[in-house]
Amino acid sequence: MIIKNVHIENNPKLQDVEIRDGRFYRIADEINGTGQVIDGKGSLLLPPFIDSHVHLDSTLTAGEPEWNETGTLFDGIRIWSERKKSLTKDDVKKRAKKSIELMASNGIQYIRSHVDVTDPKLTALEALLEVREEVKDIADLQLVAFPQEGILSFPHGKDLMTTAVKEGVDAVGGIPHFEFNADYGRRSVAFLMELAEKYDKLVDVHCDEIDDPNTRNLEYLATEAYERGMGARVTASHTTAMAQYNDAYVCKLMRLLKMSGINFVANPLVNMHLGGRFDTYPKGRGITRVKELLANGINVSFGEDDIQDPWNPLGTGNMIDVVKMGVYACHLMGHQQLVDSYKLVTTNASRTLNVKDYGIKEGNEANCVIVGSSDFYGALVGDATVLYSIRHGKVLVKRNAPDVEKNW
Ligand code: 17E
Ligand code: FE2
Repeated sequence: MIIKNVHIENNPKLQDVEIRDGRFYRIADEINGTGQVIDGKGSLLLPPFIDSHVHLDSTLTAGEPEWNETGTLFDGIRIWSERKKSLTKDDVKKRAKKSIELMASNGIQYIRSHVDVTDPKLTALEALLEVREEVKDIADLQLVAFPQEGILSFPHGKDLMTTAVKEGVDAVGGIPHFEFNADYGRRSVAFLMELAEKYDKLVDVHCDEIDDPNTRNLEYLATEAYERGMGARVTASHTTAMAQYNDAYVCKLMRLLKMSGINFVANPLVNMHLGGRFDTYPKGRGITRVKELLANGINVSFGEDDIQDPWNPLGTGNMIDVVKMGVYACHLMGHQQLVDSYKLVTTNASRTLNVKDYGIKEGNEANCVIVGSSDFYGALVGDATVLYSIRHGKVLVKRNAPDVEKNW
């Protein structure tokens, strides 16, 4: 296959890309040959989109058994805990696959999903382990054992986490800010890090997703990651309390965060609305310090978190929507910041997920998307869509640019 006339990752120069045997074979100013030719017509060629944080067990359950009218994280957890009682394997598989198909149609080829393991039957886990295999042709799915109702604060929480790890999740999760007390929070972090190290798993913790400036689990997670030398394999998700910490504390914390080498995932769509719900005015905005983390050379990616569930009644499975909210909310509106913002849902996310062989380079797996604009700034301004998603050298998605008839 030859892809002609594309701007690779905002490169002003038009180039051609040749794919052979499912890998990028050659990138050059002009390549001609036989076989399938896709004319990019001056569009943008990017590595595939990555959703580095989503919950596919709760996806598409918005309104079941009730809508989240307060918009708090805690009402979301309460409503999900009710819905969880009626889960069946078939129900989870159907909804998860529907969302994955939606995501794939928008150029997402890599997904990290949390799966709630605070369920004595582990129904969602069994379902998503099967889904991970069944969707391989359209997306790489990583699963995180996520203890929604706590590890030490839920009956047999430690055993459920250990079972999930033995059954084959990719990463170990946690929720220290939701444990009954600060001591349990710290001990849950120590437990999950120990478990991950023992079984050689990645780590992705829902860490300090609360508007409480006194929450301090992030420093424990970073210390554990640093001392165990696991930083590159560890992710702190949400960390919205960082928006409430005082600057003197953040200055001291930032040194440790850099030393630890951990990754961060912010979820702008969801945390912009879950955050600040207990404030009158001034109202906290519920999003972590993305700009400062990036300025300190720390890896940050964006996730969508939810597609139509108790935490987000909206959510469309499209990472461009996530970037749009994120650049506004995080004050990343400088021109070059906008041009580069695709990295938050591509390259940076690939680092978070520890994806190998990712990116448009000769020799790598031929996974990429063609977006209908010459650069990513244009894609944001013009509401550009994914025209092609190419995976393992084959066309997975093809979409024609919208054809609007204008009668003036
Ligand atoms: N669970 C949680 O603790 N936090 C979230 N943002 C979601 C689920 C979506
Ligand atoms: Fe989450």
